[in-house]
Amino acid sequence: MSALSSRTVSPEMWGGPAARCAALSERGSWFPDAKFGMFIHWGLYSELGGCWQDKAYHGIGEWIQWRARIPAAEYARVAQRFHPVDFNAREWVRTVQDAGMRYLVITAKHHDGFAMFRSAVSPFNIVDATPFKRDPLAELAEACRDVGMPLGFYYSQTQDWHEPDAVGNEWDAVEGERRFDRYLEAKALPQIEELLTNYGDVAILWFDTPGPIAREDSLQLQARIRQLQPGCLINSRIGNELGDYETLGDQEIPRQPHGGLWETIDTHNDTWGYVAHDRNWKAPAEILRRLVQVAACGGNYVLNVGPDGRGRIPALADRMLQSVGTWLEANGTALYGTIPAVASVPWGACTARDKTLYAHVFDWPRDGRLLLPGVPGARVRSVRNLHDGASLAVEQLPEHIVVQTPAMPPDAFASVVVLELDAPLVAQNPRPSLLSGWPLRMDAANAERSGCRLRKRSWMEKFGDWKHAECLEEWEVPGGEARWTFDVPEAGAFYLDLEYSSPTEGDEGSEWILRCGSSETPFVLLGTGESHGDEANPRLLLRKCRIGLLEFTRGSGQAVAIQPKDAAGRQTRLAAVTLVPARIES
Ligand code: JFZ
Repeated sequence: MSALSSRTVSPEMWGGPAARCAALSERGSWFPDAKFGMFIHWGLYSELGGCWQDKAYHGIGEWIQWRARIPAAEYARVAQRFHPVDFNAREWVRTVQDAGMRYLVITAKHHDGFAMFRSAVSPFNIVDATPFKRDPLAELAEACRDVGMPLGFYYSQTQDWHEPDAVGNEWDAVEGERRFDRYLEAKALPQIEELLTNYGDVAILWFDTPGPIAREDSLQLQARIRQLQPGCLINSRIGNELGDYETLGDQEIPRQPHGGLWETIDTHNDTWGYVAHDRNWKAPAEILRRLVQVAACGGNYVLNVGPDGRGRIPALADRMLQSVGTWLEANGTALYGTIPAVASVPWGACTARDKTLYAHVFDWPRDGRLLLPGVPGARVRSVRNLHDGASLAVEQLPEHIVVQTPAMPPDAFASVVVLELDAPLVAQNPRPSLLSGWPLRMDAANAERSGCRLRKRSWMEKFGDWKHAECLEEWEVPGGEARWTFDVPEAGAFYLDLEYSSPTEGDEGSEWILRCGSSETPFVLLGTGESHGDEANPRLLLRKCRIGLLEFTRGSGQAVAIQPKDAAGRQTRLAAVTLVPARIES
């Protein structure tokens, strides 16, 4: 129970290393095809909008009680003025549909302990404690049912800052010992029972921050859900690896296909709950790029919306979601119900269904040539733009495909190029292709490595704004090596850039060796200084460093490798190498 006792938040409390969950059969058969969902964080904190006693808090707004150390009794008084008269369940569900989203998950109870539904278990709920007196979850459940929209409930099972027996509130004085079992029996389990009894079919019970929850407690939650609604999916944050599907770390977008059933959850700005002063919105093109990247890796993308204290979805967010929906209306066939196709491509991402390959092109080629890695075992029959159906000329070479593209992209956000094959895509080439004219980024996780360790680092930028990077660390000297292998369909010159962080002090830095083909080149990595922030989860300051120019001839299975040459390199954290095209001949 000590996970939240200091002012730092441990990664365990926030979900820890993600559990790998096995794919399901009947339960949640809708889930893998849905691809896009809406998350709604809405509660008493929405009324505060990121401000407490005239101080603006930056970062995630739903944690304001914790950050401002607001006593539970004082926070509870916010309910007296929480009166979301503009809430309209049907409008919200319409917004979800218009955005092209296929399911909805809403906070039934967040860490503040306030139930956004009618509850006989605790009077700290929207019906009994506010002038509003309505049950928004009942209204939403009805609106969802009418249009066949799967609805999930978020329930904070471990943290409840209103309850002295639950985890999280370390600022209110508590008499006697904390007994988590008492909270579980008296509040969490019975409220979950209410959610599974009073609102029709619940598609997902979405748990969070399992923290110190014991295996038998997670098991008990799971058993109760199975008994009441066997068709309800449970996410991995129930804890103890008992979820039906995996929720990745917040805002984590994989770069490579990832097995099992999973979702990436993302904020639209830098908060889940409404913050009036947060203007850092993701524009539609960025939302679409993240959505398509997640789908192209085999997951669902769940984008959050934080309505305000009156129950209004911020107008700008609403407009941008409509743009996203307009794109999906025209291009959704390239997304819903698709599976991952070829590994990462520099201009966007690829999805596939049966014998069709969809290339989602976010960065339209300027030279009229769209390059795709090869599709082993299949012939390209025809290529067309999804936008206008215009057919495009194509050349299938042994290692790659060249599509001739018009000068202007047909779509302002992302243009989908459709390739019809004569056979379903089966064997995927596991190796990336170095496509001429495009940078190729290769991560630490994709390196063949020896004498070093792959470690995942997570840290917060603004409060609650988590970033993640996998790095190669703890280099052995001599013996440490990281190697990346790729295909080179067309000869070309490329810069090699390294992204790293290194606490070495002094001007000397550390010396390394770069191997490429038969060449061996020494180079230096300057120290970047220590990383900053909280000691347990230091904020990584990654630096990009250009090592030099390399020339590649055509051919598959080529490699670059690096090795530390002296002991000063041991502490280096290497995140990625990128090959950046350079033009030599005029
Ligand atoms: C949790 C909550 O604390 C937060 O308020 C919000 O509801 C979010 C969706 O979930 O925060 C987390 C949980 C897990 C990670 C990061 C933030 N994680 O695993 O990286």
